[in-house]
Amino acid sequence: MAAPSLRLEGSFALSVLPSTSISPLIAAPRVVAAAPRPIPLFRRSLPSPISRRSCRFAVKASSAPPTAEELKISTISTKPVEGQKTGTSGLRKKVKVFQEENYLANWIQALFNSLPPEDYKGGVLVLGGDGRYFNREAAQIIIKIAAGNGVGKILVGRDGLMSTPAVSAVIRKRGANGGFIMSASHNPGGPEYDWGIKFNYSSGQPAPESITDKIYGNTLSISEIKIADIPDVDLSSLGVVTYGNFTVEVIDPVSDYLELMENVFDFELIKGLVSRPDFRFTFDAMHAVTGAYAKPIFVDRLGASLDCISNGVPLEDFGHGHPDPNLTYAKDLVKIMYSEDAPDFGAASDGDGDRNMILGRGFFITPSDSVAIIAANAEEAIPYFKDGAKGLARSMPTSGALDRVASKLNLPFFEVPTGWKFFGNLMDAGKLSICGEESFGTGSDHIREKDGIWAVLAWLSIIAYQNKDKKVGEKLVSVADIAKEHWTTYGRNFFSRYDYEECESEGANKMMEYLRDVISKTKSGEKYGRNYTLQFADDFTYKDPVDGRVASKQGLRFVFTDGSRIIYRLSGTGSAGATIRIYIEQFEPDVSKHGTDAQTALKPLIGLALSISKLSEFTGREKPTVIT
Ligand code: VG1
Ligand code: CO
Repeated sequence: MAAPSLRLEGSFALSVLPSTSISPLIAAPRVVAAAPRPIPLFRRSLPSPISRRSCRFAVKASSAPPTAEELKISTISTKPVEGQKTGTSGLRKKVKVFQEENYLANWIQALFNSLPPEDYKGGVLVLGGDGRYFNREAAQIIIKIAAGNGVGKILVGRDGLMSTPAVSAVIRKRGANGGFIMSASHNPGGPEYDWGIKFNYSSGQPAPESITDKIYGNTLSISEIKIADIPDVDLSSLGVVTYGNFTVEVIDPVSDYLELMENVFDFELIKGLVSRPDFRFTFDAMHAVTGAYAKPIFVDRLGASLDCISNGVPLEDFGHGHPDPNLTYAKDLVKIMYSEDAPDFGAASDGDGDRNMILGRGFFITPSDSVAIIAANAEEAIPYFKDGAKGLARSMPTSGALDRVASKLNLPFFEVPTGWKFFGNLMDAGKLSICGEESFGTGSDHIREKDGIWAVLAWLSIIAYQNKDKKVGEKLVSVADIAKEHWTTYGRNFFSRYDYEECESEGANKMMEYLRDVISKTKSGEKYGRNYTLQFADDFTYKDPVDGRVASKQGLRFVFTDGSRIIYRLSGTGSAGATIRIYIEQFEPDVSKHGTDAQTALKPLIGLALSISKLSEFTGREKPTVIT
């Protein structure tokens, strides 16, 4: 264990107050400069003019742990704040909102007020984040309120970093009671942009709506916050710090996750591919959390060269980028992959590392196809699935490509609402192995979150497996070959999503109401445009087959007799205005038409989607912000 240390940095200094209980920990304090006045060790925040940024101190290596009495807990009074309702994935708002007095503290306390005490008292919680602006401050607030509510231990990633899938992996591996993820995922970061918080439960899955609804209820009646009187914890290096019955352990955010990946995949197989002189790959971490994972996994463990990784340093504002791996926001990667000298394989991941985008040379794999292709090849190429998958599932708007794989492999199949939280129950019940969402989310029951790096490793495994007997110089089976082969076997589900971001909420809500009204008047057999006959239209309702819970109003669907679909939803992850998503899908069994560009193939259906909804009348928008 590291030598006991107490460190302050900045243009001031330190005078240690005598304290019998802590003195064994600070046998040899190193005084950096002279202090204007003494700083009591057990202060919650540091006195002005010393800013919190310029000052860090750590108490480590507790050889003689202090006694329980030393954890002083204060009760602060507070008032409810409106609007703390969790969306599709956690609570997301502008940073400035989270910085308002007690905004975050209220939500964290409301969460503890909502959990049964046995789920956290004396228990272990994991804490990680995507490195975005405000995470440093937030981590300290969460740690102190957790301590104030009787949590026994917090396992926190070094520098507060841990990807969403890694948090899920750590919760599961270490038998933690749950965990916090400080991230607004694919939303941009920085003082003017977004911050977010998610809570995951003991099997690593995002908290179910039954819990998040309770939290919201408690935010409306909260009156006090319990907070421990401890100093900010130094998160910059690994180690353990203990206050009474409360411990914070700073852990390596990568090692548990990497170990899991090594159990899921055949790393030697992937290494064989990555080290081929005739195979090149590139990974864009978008200056987000997978920057911390890419080097240890792809370079150090799999032997890729360091220049395979771009934007590999996590930054608080993602380098002014929008860490959403799609054709619009990951444009640097798209440009590389469509250039003349493009690598064979390209991938990117989002803010918190749970999304992925997969590209071949000049070829984009839609996420709906990606999960279908992974499912179709998993048994052969990925050791974790060597006995076959238990079942497959997708979110409702995701294309039906996966359905066809499930039916060919004779596997149980599930269609759930948008948001990863709905997959967890099926996995826990042993009904589901591989699942995905059209929104660049792919994953399996190795954890309870979607997993960006897992998807990249899954694709590398498939490519490696398909080329394992190819000698150097022979033409390799490419990403495009794998996709085309898949379409030949299963048919192609053309798919596109149109996003209209930051519309006026009023217009967007009116459009959805109008569509609900249209749906209530539809009849099966009605003609739409020249080619489409309505099978049914509805507002998707899901009944969880495990616990029987019902989730209603999960997306408006128009389903046609040839399997084509138009779906409308409002996003539940935005932080300003309303984002309208339109999902368009059409099945094409004819191989000779598989090469058509998706936008061309879907043109009539897209036109229909815009006219049915009167989108431009309601929102004034002529063009989508993002087309996938
Ligand atoms: C979006 C996606 C959804 C995904 C969610 C969280 O939600 O559509 O499929 O699960 O983001 O992803 P919405 O409600 O905006 O459509 V992440 O990577 O932002 O945690
Ligand atoms: Co994400």
